[in-house]
Amino acid sequence: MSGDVKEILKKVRDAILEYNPDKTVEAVNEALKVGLSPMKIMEKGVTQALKEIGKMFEEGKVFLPELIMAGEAGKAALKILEPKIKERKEKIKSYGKVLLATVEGDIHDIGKSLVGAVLMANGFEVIDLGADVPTDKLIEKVKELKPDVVGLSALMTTTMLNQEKVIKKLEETGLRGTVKVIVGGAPVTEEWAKRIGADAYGADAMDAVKKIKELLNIKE
Ligand code: B1M
Repeated sequence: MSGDVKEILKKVRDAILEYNPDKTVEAVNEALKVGLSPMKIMEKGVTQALKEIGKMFEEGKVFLPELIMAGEAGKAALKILEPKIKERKEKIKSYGKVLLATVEGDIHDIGKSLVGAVLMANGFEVIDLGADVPTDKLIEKVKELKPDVVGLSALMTTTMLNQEKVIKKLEETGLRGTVKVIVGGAPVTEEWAKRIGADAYGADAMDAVKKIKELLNIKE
């Protein structure tokens, strides 16, 4: 990666680490102007900075206000990058319908939204139910919208349990066989996905697309 590309991506990271949404928007637009891909700006700029802040929060070096402000700066970046990620690969036909949600009790939605944007850019129809989605509402939407895949995001060890709750509810309502379930989010692992009976685990947005294509036997 050339020096000035590194410099521009550092500008994006620094703006988030300064919890400054306006400066973040400026840096993201500058990175887009020099031709950096929206995914690269997201991964090497935004996600990296948010991971750093997460670590500092864990180590007690920053606290909730910083987490909130970092989230706001991250969302400001995503607001610009998400449509660009979606428009990157316009596909007429849709490979399938994916229902996305962050589970009940969890309001983290940056990662889920990024997964949704990349899925759209890869030719999927995505219905994003947002964050903190009650399990019963999710089941209702599966009945109503008949998706091929249900994607569940959870960012906390406490809320991961609601991924298991959704799968159990799909079984109880006889819907389990009608959908494939993929789970993801920072604390989620392959082992967790297997343990709760999910069909797949997505480590990041690109992995989520790859796994969903495998689940739906899409050879492309
Ligand atoms: Co909070 N938060 N947060 N937080 N926050 C974390 C998750 C935490 C890890 C920070 C820490 O302590 N290190 C920690 C959870 C600890 C744990 O349980 N393991 C934590 C905590 C504790 C909290 C609060 C409880 C703080 C408090 O109030 N005391 C609170 C919880 C509120 C709630 O949910 N009820 C809280 C609140 C928040 C904000 C709302 C302020 C804000 C979120 C803003 C928003 O989302 N709109 C926030 C933020 C920003 C973070 C960190 C710093 C960054 C998360 C993020 O957006 N990363 C986070 C630290 C961390 O994760 N290391 C932290 C960028 C994003 C692109 O990555 O979401 O991992 P990620 O998504 C990736 C992959 O996970 C994967 O692909 C994505 C793209 O590559 N993926 C999927 C995600 N979903 C997927 C779904 C799939 C497939 C792949 O299939 C469907």
